[in-house]
Amino acid sequence: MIAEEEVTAQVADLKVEQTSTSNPPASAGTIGSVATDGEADEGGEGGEEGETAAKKSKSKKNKNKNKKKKKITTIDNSYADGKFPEGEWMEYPLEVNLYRTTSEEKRYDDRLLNNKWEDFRKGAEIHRRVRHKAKSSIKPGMTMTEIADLIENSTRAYSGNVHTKTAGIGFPTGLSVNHIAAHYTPNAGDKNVLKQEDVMKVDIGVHVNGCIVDSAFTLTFDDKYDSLLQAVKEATNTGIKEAGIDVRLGDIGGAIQEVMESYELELDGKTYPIKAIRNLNGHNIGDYVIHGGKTVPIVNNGDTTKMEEGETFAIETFGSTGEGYVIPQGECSHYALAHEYQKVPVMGDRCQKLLSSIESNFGTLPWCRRYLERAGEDKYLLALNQLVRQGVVEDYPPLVDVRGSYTAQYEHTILLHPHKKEVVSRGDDY
Ligand code: HZT
Ligand code: MN
Ligand code: MN
Repeated sequence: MIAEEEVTAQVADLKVEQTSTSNPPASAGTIGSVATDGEADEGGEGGEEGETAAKKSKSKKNKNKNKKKKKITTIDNSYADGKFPEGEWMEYPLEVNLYRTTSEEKRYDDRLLNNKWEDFRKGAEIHRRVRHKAKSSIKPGMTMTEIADLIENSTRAYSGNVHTKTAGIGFPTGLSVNHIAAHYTPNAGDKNVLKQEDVMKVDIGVHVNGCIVDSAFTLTFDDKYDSLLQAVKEATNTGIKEAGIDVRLGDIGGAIQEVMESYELELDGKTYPIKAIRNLNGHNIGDYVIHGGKTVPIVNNGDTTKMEEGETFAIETFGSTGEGYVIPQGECSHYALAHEYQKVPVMGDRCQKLLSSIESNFGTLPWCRRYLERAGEDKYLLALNQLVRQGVVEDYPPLVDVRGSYTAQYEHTILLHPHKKEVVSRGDDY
């Protein structure tokens, strides 16, 4: 199904600098500090069974040429007992919730949700390893396509190269640069190159059985942006601290905005106030659903909706030197089936064929054009645009602030256990 040249390219992508000492993955203190294993499968297409003789001989050839590579092995090989590291535990902020911390009943309730928590923890450990590799290998001069392939092949490999709906990529890799705040990933043929002065939001999604870990950081190669990044990192951590059962969403937004807007950025002798991007939000996460219907504002919008026991949230904040307001603009890459897509009648043969391919490959998980092509679709664009117009597929175009502005993002996934909250995606990096 996949051309030999492509396989070679993917194998080459996974090559890393030869190192004599092992390079442990990123981990948060006690979280996930396990050395990488020895050799196992590589990333890219297919699992062990699907590995072709051609690919095996290519791998050997590479070895013989002494281009040593650290092979990425499924994360299961590091945790034989299936117990993945827990995230950062935090107590709930409200006085009325003090009883939860010690309640035997609440601890019992938590066990009923344990399968879900385990899947999130596995996804989070994959996320920490993927982003560690991303942070150490992304360099100016790389194309956006090379960067996306590097991250996504790493996610696939750590997830064991299983079916897309079982585990792996939770949504398209966001690689939004400068005034583009979110939802940019390269489409096929994108020739854009990352530059030294760029401010890139790296938004990575990893899912295990539909439990999606949604976490993002901002990558720069010049320390002149440091106060922007610090503002957004602190704003996100404030949102995480304020979050909890029975907390009003608008109150979280108010706390985030206050911290974010206490910062400014001086660039080339001009001082910019840092604004929270008021029409971007965090959100709850459902099974195979990246946004479950609740939004977590990053300004106080007066929303009195409360967070509830057992819910999972992506806490994300965006800061900007521009307007602090984004509009949809540019070629779309991100898509997902609409929430009630089954209620919409689908017109046309080509549309129905594309829809069933989307359903079998991604279900309700978001995807991008590159993933459709990888699944063997071609000349699909007309049908795709029709599905969007019919309301079956939702498009998520790039979200941009004013030209010349710089935007940054930090994001974590948190789990609202009955007794405590867990910042499951926390690492020693952010
Ligand atoms: C939509 C499509 C995707 C969810 C937030 C987000 C990246 O802006 C309610 C609040 C991936 C994610 C999403 F392909 N979006 N987090 N990480 N994007 S959102 C949203 O559409 S809906 C925020
Ligand atoms: Mn995200
Ligand atoms: Mn998100």
